[in-house]
Amino acid sequence: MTATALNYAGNKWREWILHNVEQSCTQESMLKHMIPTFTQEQALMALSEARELLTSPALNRPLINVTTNQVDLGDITAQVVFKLMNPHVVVIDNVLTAAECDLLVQAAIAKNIAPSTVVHIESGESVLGDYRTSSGCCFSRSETELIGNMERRLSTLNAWPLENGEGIQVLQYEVGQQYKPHFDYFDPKNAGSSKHLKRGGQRVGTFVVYLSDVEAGGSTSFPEVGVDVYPRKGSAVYFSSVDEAGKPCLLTRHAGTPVISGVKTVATYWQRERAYR
Ligand SMILES: O=C(O)CCC(=O)C(=O)O
Repeated sequence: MTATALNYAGNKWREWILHNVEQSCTQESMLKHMIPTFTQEQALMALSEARELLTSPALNRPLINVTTNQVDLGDITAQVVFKLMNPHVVVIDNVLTAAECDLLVQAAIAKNIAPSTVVHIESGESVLGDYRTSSGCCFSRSETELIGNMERRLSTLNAWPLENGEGIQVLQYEVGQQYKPHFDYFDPKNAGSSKHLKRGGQRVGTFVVYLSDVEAGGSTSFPEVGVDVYPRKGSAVYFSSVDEAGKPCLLTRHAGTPVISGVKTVATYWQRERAYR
């Protein structure tokens, strides 16, 4: 859908309308604020578009449609080097330059890297878990120009809306550290998933961007399908956590295997079914 009325008065209004519709504000109270910037007809149309946008189920999953091996991302040309169809896993080189990787690592260190957490399956809270031993930090969406640019490149690669993206996380693994096999989707059977699913729906896409080379170990491993992707500075592995029907895909169980030598630094970018606010 094009959401023309919703876009009519620019980003601030768009955010305002989506936020208020999401908070279940009454139509009457919203119309009072929107007119005279909008005509009554435009305002009603924008509200209806916002409702549709916020409730629409995933029409499909984000796929990297490989039609050419090199992908022009405007300011950089990325290169597709591997694709698996089921689960949908794609490896792409040159998503970031080496200098951009270094800048992102410096920004993460300046922000304060702390032990990584996992989502508790019952409470949904972020807790420390012995199956994820890396450290990391989270950025908000477009927090810096570089992060905004990276989000733009990644969302261009799989043609998924920027507003469906979570903030980027930078993770660092020292020797022996790892993220044991897990899923990125929120399992609807777990009580703790509901509060996460309310905000933007299911996690449907994951990019892991490698910000460093690693001497030994530290692959992103997909044990169900026997695939290991090894870190290469500036490259990324992408996978969609859902199948064609939009249902969680069991084949996407994956891990960050233990680093044997060196330090592995990655940036993860998760994408939701719908706008993530
Ligand atoms: O570190 C990796 O290679 C994988 C990271 C990962 O699985 C995640 O952050 O969900």
